[in-house]
Amino acid sequence: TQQPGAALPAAAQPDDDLRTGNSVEALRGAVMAKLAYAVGKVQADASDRDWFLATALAVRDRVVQGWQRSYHTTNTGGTKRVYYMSLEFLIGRLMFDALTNLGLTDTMREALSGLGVDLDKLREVEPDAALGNGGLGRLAACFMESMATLAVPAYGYGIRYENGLFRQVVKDGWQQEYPENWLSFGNPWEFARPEIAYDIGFGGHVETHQVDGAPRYEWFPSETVEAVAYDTPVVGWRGHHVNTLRLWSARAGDPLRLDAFNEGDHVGAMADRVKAEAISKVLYPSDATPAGQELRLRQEYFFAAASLQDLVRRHLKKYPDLSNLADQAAIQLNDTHPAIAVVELMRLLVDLHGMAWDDAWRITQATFGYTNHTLLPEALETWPVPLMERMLPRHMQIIYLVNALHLDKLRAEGHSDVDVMRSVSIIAEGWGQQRVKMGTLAFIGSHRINGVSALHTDLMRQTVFRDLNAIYPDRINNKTNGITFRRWLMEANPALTAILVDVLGKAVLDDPSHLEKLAQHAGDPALQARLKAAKRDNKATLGGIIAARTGIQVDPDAMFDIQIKRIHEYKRQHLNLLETIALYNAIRAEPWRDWAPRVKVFAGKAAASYHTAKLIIKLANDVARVVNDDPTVRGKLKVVFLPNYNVSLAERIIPAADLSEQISTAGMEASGTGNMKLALNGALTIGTLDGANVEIKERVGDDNIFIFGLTAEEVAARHRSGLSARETIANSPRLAEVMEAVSSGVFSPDDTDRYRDFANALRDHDHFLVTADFDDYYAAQRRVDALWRDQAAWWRASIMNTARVGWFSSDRTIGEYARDIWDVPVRAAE
Ligand code: Z15
Repeated sequence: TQQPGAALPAAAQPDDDLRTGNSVEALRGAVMAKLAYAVGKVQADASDRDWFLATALAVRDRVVQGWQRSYHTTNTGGTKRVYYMSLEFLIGRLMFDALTNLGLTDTMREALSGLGVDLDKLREVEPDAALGNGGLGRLAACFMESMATLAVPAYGYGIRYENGLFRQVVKDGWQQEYPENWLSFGNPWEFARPEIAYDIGFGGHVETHQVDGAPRYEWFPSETVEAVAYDTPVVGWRGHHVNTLRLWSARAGDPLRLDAFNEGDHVGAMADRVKAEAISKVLYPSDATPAGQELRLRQEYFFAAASLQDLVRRHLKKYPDLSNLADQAAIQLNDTHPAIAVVELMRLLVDLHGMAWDDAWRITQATFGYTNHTLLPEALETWPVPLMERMLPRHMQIIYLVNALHLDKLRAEGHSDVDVMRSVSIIAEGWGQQRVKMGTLAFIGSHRINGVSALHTDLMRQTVFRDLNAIYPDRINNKTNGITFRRWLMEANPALTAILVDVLGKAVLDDPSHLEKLAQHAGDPALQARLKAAKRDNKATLGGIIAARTGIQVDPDAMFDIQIKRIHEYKRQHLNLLETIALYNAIRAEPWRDWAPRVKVFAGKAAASYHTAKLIIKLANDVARVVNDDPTVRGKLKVVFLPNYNVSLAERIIPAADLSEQISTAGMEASGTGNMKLALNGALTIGTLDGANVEIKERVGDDNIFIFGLTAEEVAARHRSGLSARETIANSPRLAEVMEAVSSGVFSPDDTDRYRDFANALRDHDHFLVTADFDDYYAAQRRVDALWRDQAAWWRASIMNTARVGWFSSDRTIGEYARDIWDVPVRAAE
């Protein structure tokens, strides 16, 4: 091996410059220099992690060039900026994002191989940044990449959690949560900005004084915490534009009370610091459920207030006042989590900048847009008024005034119905406690409110926001979600990407509408064979991961049937498990039949406090043990629960999927985005008419998707009718047999009562209509089997899926936000 420095060029030439050169030699020299001077290691002692850091830092230099260029263009033009505020950014690993978008993957691979280092091994040691729970957080990450690709001058604002989503360990079939400190070995992608820090207040009181005969309000917080910026560059496709993800970290104003320390109270001396810094310690692990804790509200206000101070300061560097803020800034609220920003902006405009209330309100509304991600009533955020009054006293006053003016205006316009007034009020009364409805606040404070699929947006208009929609009919609009094809096709599935480029030309990488031409070749046996071989390789790779993590051996020629998502009753992993048991029973009854061999893969995390979801994980593991150990089914059915699902694991599972399970109770999954990733990678969907499944079906065609179950309308009718799950079960001998087996302990011989209450809950309530949809689901699965037996027909359908889902690119989604909500231009495609 070489000595550090020995092989460094004495004077770098322009094309092999250590910071900007993109030749094999330049990249190799750059990595060697980073290893020596930034990591401080000699090659002989360098671990994979050292090499990863050196490589990432070399790549980062190349990202920074575009970053500075983009910064300059944005600052010199009078461009409007977009601020995407989200409590979650589920970004995963970043090295291949940067390499792919800079077009440096192959060069870097060669550069490293000359040093005896394997780029694909380094890929695996990068920590997976899980600053999010599931779909909402991953959507924010896809949007960041697409905004950079489309050269929308955008900032993502969020929290730099020290601990991201917990690491899931499955012990004896039960989920256990362990902290995930993704930063423990340093983060090569971020730039600490200790000089960019803002004071964030909490608690205290409000004082009033008269200024020119009008009242002025001043908030005196009792506690302040500093928000410190950390910036991560986000590079777009082909490196044309680079944006910033700015995450806030909490820092105590006074790190240590020296008086207490000197008196010997060493722990007490740090108590304030611990409380302050708790704000950015950990991500709340709740997905599509509100966290409902005081610390969570502190997180929400902390990052909303820091982000607003930051963007206001940026505005005032260029303009004398804030009167033109809405022309220069669009702020998108990713769900209600940052909705307190509406109130904070009013406070800044009115209390600190002396703007008249009505002008401030007009600007606020024109600046904000709000994206809703769920209609589940139990998932809509509300905060107790007493908590708000204590933590944010001035904000509570502003909320009351916003609400009073809003209701007065409606009364003046002739609205009087008490039910309507109650539903459109920001304050909910009841159970002896007033609460602030964050969805209503976000709606009132925004000029556009959007849902995330066509069905979800329609249901928004009909249900939670029915009355507000009747009053403001043009505010709600649909923006069907999308995914970035760079990560979910090019990086995750290079084999499929190579075939697509070969058949369709390189332009498909820039414009996914070229995928449509693939449909002409859907029946081509040669193309089918190539795709099948690529998929088989991906399945063999996943098989290796399955064996390593679970010890279960799977056959890459079997159908890989995949359900990957957070564990939630509305997503109905238990419906899939009941069908698995029914299939198991059928195979045992007639083991000689030509069963289509299947591997059922489940992966996903349950919220730590969600008891039923954790029991569903245990059931999956219990069913897996019984089925996999049964010699009569060997080979025909395998069940796998893959632990610690995250973005990186998804990148391995999705390219290996044959069948995509999208089986939520209709009306409950706002969109889904895994459904899009799986279809793009050639998996066929079995699903309900829910979320974006509806739009996937419209595009791929009825013959190329397996739809079953009640529609959203039928679900609502069924709930009204007062369903009887017991009757449904009694009418289905197959389901009755499965229920009895689960309930009586066939899968839990060590604890025969384990699933008794769970089964009885399905019999007595079945809120998610698992029993109602069971028979139709079972029948749809047998249609899946039949198509699988005709491999030419299966691959035809698979090709049609890849061909017809180009529309679900997040570039398309961001283009729509830019046009309809933000009013900013986007860069034209190549
Ligand atoms: C979350 O991941 C989603 C909704 C939420 O309300 C929360 Cl708190 C978290 C998901 C939806 O469940 C999913 O259907 C959607 O595709 C995703 O947001 C992105 O819009």
